Amino acid sequence: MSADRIIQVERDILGKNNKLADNNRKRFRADDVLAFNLVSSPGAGKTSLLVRAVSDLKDSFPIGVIEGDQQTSNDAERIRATGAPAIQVNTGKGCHLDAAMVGEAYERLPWLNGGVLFIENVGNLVCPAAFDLGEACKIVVFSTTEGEDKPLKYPDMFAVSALMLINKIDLAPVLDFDLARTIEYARRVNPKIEVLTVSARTGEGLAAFYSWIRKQAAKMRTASADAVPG
Ligand SMILES: Nc1nc2c(ncn2[C@@H]2O[C@H](COP(=O)(O)OP(=O)(O)O)[C@@H](O)[C@H]2O)c(=O)[nH]1
Ligand SMILES: [Mg+2]
Ligand SMILES: [Zn+2]
Repeated sequence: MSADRIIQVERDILGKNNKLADNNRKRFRADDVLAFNLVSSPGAGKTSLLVRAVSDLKDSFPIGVIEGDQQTSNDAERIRATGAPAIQVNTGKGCHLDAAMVGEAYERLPWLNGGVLFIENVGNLVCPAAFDLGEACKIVVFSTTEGEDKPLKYPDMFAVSALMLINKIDLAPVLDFDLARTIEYARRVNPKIEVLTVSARTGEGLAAFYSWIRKQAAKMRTASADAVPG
């Protein structure tokens, strides 16, 4: 295939995805559901953070989880063990979730009216950046074991995320992890990115993450109240 043809095919795929993502976004809004798309490299701790968050928040509002992995339903089982509903999507050869997959999985969840949908994307710091799933925003989970320079090496993901959760902060002392440098690199790519340090192991920083979620919910509700005519 010529380079022009490849670019055209990519445009068609992303154009179709964007339409389906808009449909998802309308459905989430109609159900008053706040959706987050969690992205990271494999093993950064997305599922561990979600297990904690779902356990801590599920008595406050409805929560559902869509889990993306190439194979296995391990992560959906980890979420279900908390008592919250989770749908596993296996992408097979695919390396990211797309809006069609999320739309279908959302249909299979119970009604989350007034609640939160967490979408755990396939562990991959590259192409999930390009695929809108209809989420309110992307949250990039970056862990202290990955090396401070990853925001510079994989800038797209940090550029499109609203929040960077720096996980495994409990390991920072053993790793000589340079927090200030990591934040500086992330803000070089995305000056507006918000940053929270957390540990899914010890629970450090999770209260601040939950406040952030509540703040997003309040923002979404103010925005939709403004959008209602009259
Ligand atoms: N020390 C430490 N280990 C963690 C933390 N969060 C996750 N892990 C470990 O990191 C590994 C990958 O976690 P997982 O949640 O499966 O990552 P995912 O691939 O992003 O979903 C597991 O062995 C977790 O126990 C953390 O905050 N601190
Ligand atoms: Mg996982
Ligand atoms: Zn991909």
